[in-house]
Amino acid sequence: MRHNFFILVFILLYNGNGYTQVKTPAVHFNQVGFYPAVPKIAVVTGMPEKAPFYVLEAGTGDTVYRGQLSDTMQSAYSSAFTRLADFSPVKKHGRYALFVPGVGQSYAFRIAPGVHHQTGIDALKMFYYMRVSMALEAKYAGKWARPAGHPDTAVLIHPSAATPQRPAGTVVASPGGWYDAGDYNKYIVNSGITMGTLLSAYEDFAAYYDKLRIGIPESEDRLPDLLNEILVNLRWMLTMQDPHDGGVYHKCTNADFDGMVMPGVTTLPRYMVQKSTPAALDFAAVMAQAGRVFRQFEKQLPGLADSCIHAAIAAWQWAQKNPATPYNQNAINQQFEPKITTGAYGDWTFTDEWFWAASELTATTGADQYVDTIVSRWQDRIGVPTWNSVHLMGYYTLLRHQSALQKKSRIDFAAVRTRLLQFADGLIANGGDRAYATIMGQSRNDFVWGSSSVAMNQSIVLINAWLLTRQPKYAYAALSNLDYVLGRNATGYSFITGVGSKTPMHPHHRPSVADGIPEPVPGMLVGGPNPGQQDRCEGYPSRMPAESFLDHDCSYASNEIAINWNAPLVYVVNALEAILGNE
Ligand code: 9MR
Ligand code: 9MR
Repeated sequence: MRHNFFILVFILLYNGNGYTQVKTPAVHFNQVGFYPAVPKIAVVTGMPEKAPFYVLEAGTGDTVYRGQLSDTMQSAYSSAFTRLADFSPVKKHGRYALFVPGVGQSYAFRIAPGVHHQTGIDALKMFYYMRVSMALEAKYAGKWARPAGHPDTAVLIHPSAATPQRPAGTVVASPGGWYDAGDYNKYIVNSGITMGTLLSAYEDFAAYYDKLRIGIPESEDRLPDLLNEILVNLRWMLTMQDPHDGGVYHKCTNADFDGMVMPGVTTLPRYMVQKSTPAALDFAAVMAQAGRVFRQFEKQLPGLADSCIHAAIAAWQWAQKNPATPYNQNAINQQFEPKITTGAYGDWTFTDEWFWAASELTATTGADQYVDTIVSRWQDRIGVPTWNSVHLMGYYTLLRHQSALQKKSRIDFAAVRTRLLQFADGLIANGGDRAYATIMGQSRNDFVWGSSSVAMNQSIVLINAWLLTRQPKYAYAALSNLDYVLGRNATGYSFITGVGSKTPMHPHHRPSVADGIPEPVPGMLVGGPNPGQQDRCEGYPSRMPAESFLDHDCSYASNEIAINWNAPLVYVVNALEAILGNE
């Protein structure tokens, strides 16, 4: 036994030319690969000597490129010292590995056009795996096939949501949609940014998505698969509106989180909880945008666009009558039973939701009545979008539809454009973490719960700047953050399950924990480093912001998955395929 072990180590270490064959985790880079004509950077961590590095062709082991590692840099938010290996000149299609003397050989990677096409498919297909009330068939889900989850055909009106027409205990149907995350609840606010991002992906890159088929039950029909998948959650969202007043329930939820079991096993009651202003406004924005997008598919889906637009207007009107109703779960729990302890998505600042909803309603209906809100709010602080900060979503839409909206002369489109470009330029000028050459890592605040989605939403800002200017620097900056989530980060993980060489195996995702299959459901972007460590799990390697990641299913604060994290991943990967895929 021992003897064989040493022979094995020898074989692993020695391949005849003196190069070690051990795959070293000290070379951090995009583990999928690179388009031929784009910047290509790997990060060597530890305290490497200033030395040459080599790009080797897989198979032959031939050296195709020799470069010099950069000077040492200290990472701002991790403990690492790094040197960069820039091998941008290598453009020939193929499979390669990096070799750094004294450090070792990297995982293999590819250089090819369309190198991220499959990742774009995997990212979108994640939403199929998140479908709630539908069985996943082996034909589409492979080994992750499973029975249908929560039917949600008999959801109870929670006392917090009671009205004369729908008193507490009234039974309503709210089937379908996607699970929010590692948990099994459905939240309108988080569906807001998720759906807005996916609908924007379609609006910005329609020609690309019109050809993209991802292997879902609807793939044979006459709609693009992105829209097929969007429809799943759109139809659920429509059930969240109270037809009597236009208000929108904040969430459809258990009282307490389910255990770590498969969908469909639990039979705990489900509730519609209190309506909220942000839920109404996010809903209005999504429905207005969906109405605009599905208007082009009137033949396939007669009447859907009108239904969406009516729903959007009714929700907006409810919000006007109820402009100051947050979802305050603690306050609700002091008043009502059963107490609700699932995700709160509580938000106390609605100015950005007003602005986003007004922008979508204006772009879709052409009506003047929403313009006041746009004019009074557009100069509000802008930030990288997240579930409770959607101001820029309005910018994206106003600029996308600028020419159709020219008659709205009270909107200063030139100024909106300038402000968006200044914000994008700021992301580039700040430079993010220079030691990793990413836009990600601008500040320690980038490493929050769901930090991977911060990186992806930064990239969406940059891609919008590209859409406005067609300047390659914006696409390359956006790409640097895709490199980040695919491995050029302080953890050395690709944060997408099943994509790359070193990927999370134990995400906080109930089906992946409970299904008995070693590999987690693929295509899921995990939350990523988060020094908050709110899950209090043991085993985090570090408290440094960029390293505070734990591949354990205990770690919902760094290793959960969520629809609002995958949506910007879908946007970014497929946008970069559309922009750079043929370069
Ligand atoms: O699974 C839940 C996850 O979706 C949430 O993000 C997280 C924080 O609200 O909570 C998880 O559920 C845990 C609960 O909070 C405490 N008991 C253990 C649950 C599963 O780890
Ligand atoms: O993404 C949310 C994050 O911004 C919050 O800090 C965190 C705690 O409130 O909740 C996250 O959202 C979770 C939601 O509450 C329940 N489903 C899982 C979500 C992702 O962890």
